[in-house]
Amino acid sequence: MFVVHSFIYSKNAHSLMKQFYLILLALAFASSYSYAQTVVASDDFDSPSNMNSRLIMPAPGTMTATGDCFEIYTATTAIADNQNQLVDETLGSNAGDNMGIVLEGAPGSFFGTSDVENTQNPSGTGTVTWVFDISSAPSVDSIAVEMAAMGDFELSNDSYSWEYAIDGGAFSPIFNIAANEAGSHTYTMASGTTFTLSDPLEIGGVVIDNNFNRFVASIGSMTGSTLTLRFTASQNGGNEPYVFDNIQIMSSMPSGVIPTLGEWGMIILALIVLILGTVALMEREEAVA
Ligand SMILES: [Ca+2]
Ligand SMILES: [Ca+2]
Ligand SMILES: [Ca+2]
Ligand SMILES: [Ca+2]
Repeated sequence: MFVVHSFIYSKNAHSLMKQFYLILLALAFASSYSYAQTVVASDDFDSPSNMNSRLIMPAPGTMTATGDCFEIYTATTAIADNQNQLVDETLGSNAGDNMGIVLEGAPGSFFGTSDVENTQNPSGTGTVTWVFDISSAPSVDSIAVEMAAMGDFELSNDSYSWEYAIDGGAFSPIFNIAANEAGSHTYTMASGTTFTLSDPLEIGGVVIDNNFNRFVASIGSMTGSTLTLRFTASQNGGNEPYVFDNIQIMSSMPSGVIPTLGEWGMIILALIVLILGTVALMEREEAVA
């Protein structure tokens, strides 16, 4: 009502514009609370939330050769396990390092994989299966994963798939990861040295670089108690690392359709800002007149 009132009393286009901006500001402020993205469940390999289980197959430690890996590491434990292809050592122990993703010495855990086809893993595949509790949200609608990779990949022998299922139902694919065999990519190491390699991994034309990129897959509006996420790698090169971290199951609905007291507070605050701004403008107009 006060909005209409203030428009009636506006005398010129300039102040109309200012009031329009104030209204936009207030609406943006209020709407950011109505449609904020909420993290319903997550796994950062350090402190997961609402994660019921995480099963890694084959079991961590199964593969022991240099370049063969499928498990959770930190930069330090990866080097200790001779998985130097996962770590960018150009600012540390190896200035001439020509392959790496996570910065040497960086804290925090991530999931690293390369060359899962080896005699210690006869199936030639690795899978990680998570079950997340999504019951706290009215619905979930996207899955985000930070990914990084480096190497000259092949369509024929390097496959990475991500799938999800609700309440134990059928799996649906997300993130169409494939080597672009018609392309190449210049990877930049932490020292600034660059390496151009053929056939990078891509998702929808976006290269999975050796710096982490956050990819988000929309899954519509899914309602349920659990979301099962499954990652499968079938991949044959020790110089083709693929790394991921910070998995987030997201909802654009706030928990509870009715705003909480805190959210009402923010909406009311936004309206007060609008009223004060309008009054200030009207007073200034009167002073000028
Ligand atoms: Ca992490
Ligand atoms: Ca390295
Ligand atoms: Ca290739
Ligand atoms: Ca390969």
